[in-house]
Amino acid sequence: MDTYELLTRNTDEVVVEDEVRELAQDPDGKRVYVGYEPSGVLHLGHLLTANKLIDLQDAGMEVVVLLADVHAYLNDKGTFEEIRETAERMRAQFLAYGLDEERTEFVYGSDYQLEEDYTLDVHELELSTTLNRAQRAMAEIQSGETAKVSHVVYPLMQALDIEYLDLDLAIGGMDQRKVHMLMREELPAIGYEARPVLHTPIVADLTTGDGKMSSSEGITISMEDSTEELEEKVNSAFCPPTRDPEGDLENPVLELFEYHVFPRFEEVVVERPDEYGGDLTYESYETLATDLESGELHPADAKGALASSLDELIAPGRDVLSEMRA
Ligand code: NAL
Repeated sequence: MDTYELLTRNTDEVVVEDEVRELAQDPDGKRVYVGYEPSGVLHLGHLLTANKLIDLQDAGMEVVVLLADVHAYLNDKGTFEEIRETAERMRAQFLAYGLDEERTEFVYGSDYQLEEDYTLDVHELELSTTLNRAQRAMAEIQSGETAKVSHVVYPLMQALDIEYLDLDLAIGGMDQRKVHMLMREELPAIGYEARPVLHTPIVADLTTGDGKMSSSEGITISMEDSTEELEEKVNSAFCPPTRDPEGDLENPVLELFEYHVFPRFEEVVVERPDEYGGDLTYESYETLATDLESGELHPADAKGALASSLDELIAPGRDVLSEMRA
């Protein structure tokens, strides 16, 4: 696979292509970041960006994971102490999931976001950014209905972090795109350089194929799920025999194969009794999706293989979590 393709596979948006192509010429030692508000347990949304980070490490890049404790605080996610504890647990889960410990740097926002230089730069961004712009950037991130002053400081800090962490590339889910667009415009306004960004897709809700999968609404899969819970959730998933259900719906079972399973496994074996044709082995998402559409692969069999692949992916993180609680 060529380097540009490895960097950009399974993304919904590349901002902008020329800059990422240039990065693909010489990715060795370049720094990419992703940031997360610490939250108790990793779910598939986090893991989707983590898969992208693993691709980038494979291309030779250094990964920086920002445990965005100050951001979580500004977004009303708990007391500062609670958030710090959660961040520590989150770090352990990322490593268990397969990020390369040697080439992953974990940074707390509070390590540098409370310094004088940083604070003065935040104030400069407050002066150059309209209130309206900052509020719009937060539409998909803000917790609660009422916008607080903290919610408009938040995206300015996220933009500034890209400068302070000395990054060559930023990664985030599609829900982060308006913050990144603000970064592209506002960093140059205060004399810093904008950076390229990759946006990963938001996987549809498992049972309906609609909207986004998140821990707050609908059913998601988390690192805490037991093998049995995972099987139950996957079995109840929406899985029409097509990759493009009508309207805005998605096929979440196929999405999970595409974004979570095939990037991490060389092949997927669907076990079937001999009287139903015997086992099927897939080496690519394409062939599996084609067989589901043609009827060669039954949704129930696809779900069985999906549940066991996901189980294998989250098992190390599940073990780390239970050790930390013991
Ligand atoms: C991600 C978040 C917060 C701050 C960041 C700073 C730099 C890079 C990434 C960052 C969290 C993200 C969320 N906004 O919604 O989880």
